[in-house]
Amino acid sequence: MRHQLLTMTATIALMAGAAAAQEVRVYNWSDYIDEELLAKFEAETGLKLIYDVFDSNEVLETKLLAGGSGYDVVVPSGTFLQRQIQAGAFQKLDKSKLPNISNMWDVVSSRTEQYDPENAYSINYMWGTTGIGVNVGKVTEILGPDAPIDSLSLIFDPANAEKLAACGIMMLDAPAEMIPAALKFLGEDPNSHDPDVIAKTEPVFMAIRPYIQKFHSSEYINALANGDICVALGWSGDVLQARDRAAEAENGVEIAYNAAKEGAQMWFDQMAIPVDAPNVEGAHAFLNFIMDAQNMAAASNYVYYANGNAASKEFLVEDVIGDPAIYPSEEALNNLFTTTPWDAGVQRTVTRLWTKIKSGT
Ligand code: N2P
Repeated sequence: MRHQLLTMTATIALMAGAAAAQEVRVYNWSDYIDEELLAKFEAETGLKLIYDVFDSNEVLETKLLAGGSGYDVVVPSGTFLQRQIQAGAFQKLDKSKLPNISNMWDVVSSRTEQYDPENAYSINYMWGTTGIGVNVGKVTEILGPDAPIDSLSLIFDPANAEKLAACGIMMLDAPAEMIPAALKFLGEDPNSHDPDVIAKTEPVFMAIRPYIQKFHSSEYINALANGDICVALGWSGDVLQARDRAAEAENGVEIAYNAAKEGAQMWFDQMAIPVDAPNVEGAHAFLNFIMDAQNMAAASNYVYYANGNAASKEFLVEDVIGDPAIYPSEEALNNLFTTTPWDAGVQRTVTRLWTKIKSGT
């Protein structure tokens, strides 16, 4: 009897193991893939894909550092990845299971090494900039034809923000990107880790706080497309998706994206495998699938973000590879900055500051 019970337990455990092995759980940013690729992955591999989305590095980080997230693949931005690697959140990639890694683009890989030396833990999924999305018609109607639609002053100058408040301003709920933008507006180092310098952004945000409708990192896509807001400090591809949604709706809304002329943040979103991933084999299968040149091109063609895959370039549509807002020129690249992760102490200061800014008190 005892023996039988043990056997049964072992059988159930085996079955559970087998069931888990059939599933791959991926946690990616919202509005960040062509969903046809998800079905294609399942058809090609026979694995069941569970695909969840988030819109905040901080939310992802909380799950990862708590452990037991249950995910096999996650997609933090480079700065967050770097400190998560240091915290032991990821496992090294088994590159023998990633033949498509030869498709990757050295120009991007050499930059992501800043966060992940030798790219031992991650592959680049996409990269982009943080900048200004505008409803051109409404903004020029309010501020005139010379409206500074490519300048941080459009939002951070309270005189402009006050006038634009009626048509609606949204800002990312992403302190690691909004604070560097405010520092840039002040002419400070956007990558400052000095709490006294970072504190200088508080009055900048407080002066425009009454004019910000919402801090949110994904609602602004539809809000821009529908004409519910006229300005967003957001992510390049998201604003371009809003532009397309408006065009498809034929609602007369014209959306444009500009990286701020003062300088804009460039970031890299990296796919990595949590140290406690239930299906490591499946995670590698997903990464390899994503690094296929045509799959990666299909994703970029759909979401308007550049990727780190050199072989995908020949499959990119002209609207993507030929758009300097997505693949910036050499000169434009020189005007982009990157940041490095804040240590735990600075991060606490920032979190407190950001809570205060959002609450407006
Ligand atoms: C996709 C946003 C991804 C860019 N909606 C943020 N790193």
